[in-house]
Amino acid sequence: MTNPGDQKAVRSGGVNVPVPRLARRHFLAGTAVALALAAFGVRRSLVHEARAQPLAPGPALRQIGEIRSAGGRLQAVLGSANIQRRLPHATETKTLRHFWGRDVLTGAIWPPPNDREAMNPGPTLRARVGDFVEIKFFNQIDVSAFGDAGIDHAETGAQNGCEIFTMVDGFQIYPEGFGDSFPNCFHGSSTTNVHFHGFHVSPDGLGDNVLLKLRPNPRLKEEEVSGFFDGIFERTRRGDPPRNWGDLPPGLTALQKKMLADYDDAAVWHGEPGALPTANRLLPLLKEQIAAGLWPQFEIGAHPFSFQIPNFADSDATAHHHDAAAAEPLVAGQAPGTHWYHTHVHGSTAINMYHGMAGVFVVEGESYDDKLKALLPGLVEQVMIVQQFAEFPPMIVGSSELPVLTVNGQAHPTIAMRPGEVQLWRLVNGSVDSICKIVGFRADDDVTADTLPEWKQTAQDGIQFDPATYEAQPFRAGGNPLSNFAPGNRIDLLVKAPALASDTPSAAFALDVTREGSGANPLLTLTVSGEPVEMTLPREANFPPRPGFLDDITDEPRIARKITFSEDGKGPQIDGHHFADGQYDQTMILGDTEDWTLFNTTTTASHPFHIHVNPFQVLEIFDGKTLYEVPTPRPWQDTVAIPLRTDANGYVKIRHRFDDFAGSFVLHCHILEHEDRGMMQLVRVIPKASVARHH
Ligand SMILES: [Cu+2]
Repeated sequence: MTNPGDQKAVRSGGVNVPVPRLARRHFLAGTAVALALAAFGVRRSLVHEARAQPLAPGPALRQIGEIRSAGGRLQAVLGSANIQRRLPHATETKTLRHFWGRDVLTGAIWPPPNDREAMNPGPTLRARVGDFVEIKFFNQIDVSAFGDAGIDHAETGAQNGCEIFTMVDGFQIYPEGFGDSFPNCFHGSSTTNVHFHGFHVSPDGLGDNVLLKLRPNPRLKEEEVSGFFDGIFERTRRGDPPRNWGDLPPGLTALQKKMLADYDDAAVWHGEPGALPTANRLLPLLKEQIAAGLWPQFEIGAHPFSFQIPNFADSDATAHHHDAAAAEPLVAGQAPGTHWYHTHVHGSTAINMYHGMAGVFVVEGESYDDKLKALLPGLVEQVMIVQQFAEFPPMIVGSSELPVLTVNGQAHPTIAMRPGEVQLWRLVNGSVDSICKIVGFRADDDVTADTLPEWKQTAQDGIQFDPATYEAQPFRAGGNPLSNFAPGNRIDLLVKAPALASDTPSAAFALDVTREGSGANPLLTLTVSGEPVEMTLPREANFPPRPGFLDDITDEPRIARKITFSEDGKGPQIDGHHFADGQYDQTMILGDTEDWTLFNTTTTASHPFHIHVNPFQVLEIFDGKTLYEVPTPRPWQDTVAIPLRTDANGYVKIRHRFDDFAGSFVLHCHILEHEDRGMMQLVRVIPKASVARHH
C-alpha cells in the first residue's frame, strides 16, 4: 500500500529500488560490515570509544519549548511534517521528519519559526494529574519530497513491502542481507501515531492507541477537523467520551471515509494508480474492523487524542474492584513524573525516532514534584531528552557506527549552576538503541573543587521512589545488574553543585554515561560558578512518601509466565516467532496480578522490555552470573533491560497488575530496530465478567 503523496514520484518514474546517496567505496565497506553483522550479530563489539575523554564544555543546554496545561486542560496542536536539517557531523542537508507543536492558548510554536539549524525533539508537554489531554494531531508528511532515498516507496506492490537498500551494483543490503520479510521489517515510514509512554490510560480509541496508523495528508486543513475535535474534547470533559468510531461526529467520520476512498482510488500498485487489490484497500478494512467491534486502525490526515490523566485519591482505594468503567473509581492512578511521547508505528518506529520524533511529557502532581519544590524553594528543573539522529537506521545502510548521543538535540551541552545549588534533572532516554547507565560526575585533573557534585535519583521511569529506595539508591549501587537508562527509561536526579574553594572561581564536571558495548563518555557538562546558594538535599525522613496506589504489589500472582527474547540467527523474536498481526500472544484478566520471567538468550545485546498501560516491579534480575533480588519497597518501572546472556541466559522477573483498562496493546523490545523487525507481541487485557458458563 502506498500514500497519496507517493504518486507524483512514482508516476514520474520514481525509482522502486532506491540507492542510498553514498560513495561506492562506502557501499563496499558497508556491505562487508552488514554481512558480518547479519551473519554473526557482532554489532556491539565493533564499537570503539575512548574512555574518559577530557572535558570539553559545549553550548548552553537548549531549553525545549513547552506547551503547558491551564484550567485542567492541555490544549495542543501536534504535527508530523517534513523538515530540512543537517545531521550531527554531516555536511549535506537532508529531508527528515519531525514533530512540531503549537500551544493553543498562547499561539507559541515549536520549533521557533526562525530556527533553521537545530536538531529538535518535539515540544515538551506539561500537564498535571487529573488534567484532560486535548491534542489535535496531524500527519502532513509530504512523501514525494523524499525522492528516491528509499522512504516509504516500499508499499507500492513493486517489492515485498519492506524498505530496500541496494548498492550501485545491485547487491541488496536490506532486507535481503538481514533476512527480514514483511511486516517484520522497516516499512511504512510516513505513517505516524503517538505513544504516550508511561501513561496509565486506555490503550484504545482516542487514548494511548498505538495500533492507530495515521496516513499523511498534507492538503488537509486544520479548520476542516478542528471543530469536530473540539466537540470530542468537550464530550470527554463532561464524562461522555465517544465509545467507538461510530460515536464520533458524523461529519468527521464522513470526511475520514472520503479520504480513505480517495486513497484507495489513487494509490499506486505495481506502478499503476488505482490498481490496489481489495485486500490492501483501507475503506473495506475500516468497515470490517467496525463490524468486528474494533476501533479501525487506519485514519488519514488528523486524529484527536482525548483522555484524562487519572487522578488517584487514596480514598478511592476503599472501592477496590476491578471492573472500572468511566464513572467508577480507579484502582491505580497516574504517577506524576517524567514521561514522554513518541511515534510507534510498527516498521517505522526506529527511522522516525532517528529523525527525532519524540518529546518529553512532564506530569506534575501533589505527591511528587509539588513536595520536592516545597522542600527546595526555587528548585530549577532541567528537562532533557537523549536522542540519536540519523537519516536511516545505520544497520540498513551498512554502518556500524552508533550515532552520537545528543541532549535536547545538542552533543555535550553544558548546564550552569551556582555553588551549593540543587536542581531537578529530568532525563529521558529517547535514543533508538543505546542501553546506558549513568556513571556519575568526574572532574578534569587540573580542576580543584572541594568535592564532586552530589546526586540522588528520586524517580525511575517517571515513578517516584519510596523514601527507603531514595536512601538506598539501588540503580546507582555497584554490584547489581540493574541499568537505569536504557531506551525508554527515565531518571530524575537531584543534583547538588559543590561549594568551591575561595581561590577557585569556577569548576567543570562531566556527567559520564556508559553505553552497552563501550566505556564511559561524557553526556553533558556541569559548570559551577557565581554566588553560593544554601540548598539541602532531602533525607529519607523528609523525602515525599509514595501515594497509596504505588505501594508494593502484595496480591498473590494468579499466573506466572515465561517469555523469551532471542535473535539466534532468525532475527529479533519473542518466544520463537516474530510479531504476528492479529494474534494475541498474551491475554490477561483485568485486575489480575501476574509474575513474568523474561529471558534473554542473546549474547550481544540486552533487550529493554517495555509494556504499555501499567508499570511493573522488578523482583529479581540475573546477568548470567550474579542474581540480584530487589529488596522491598521496590521501585516501579515500565522499561527494564533484560541482561544479555553470559554464563547463562540473562533474565528479569517482574510482577505487574493489569488495572483499570481493558483493551489491546503491545509489549516489545525498546531497541527500536528490534521492535520494527519483529521483537514485539500483541497483548490484551479482558474484563473478568463473562456470560460464558459451564454450570
Ligand atoms: Cu532488543
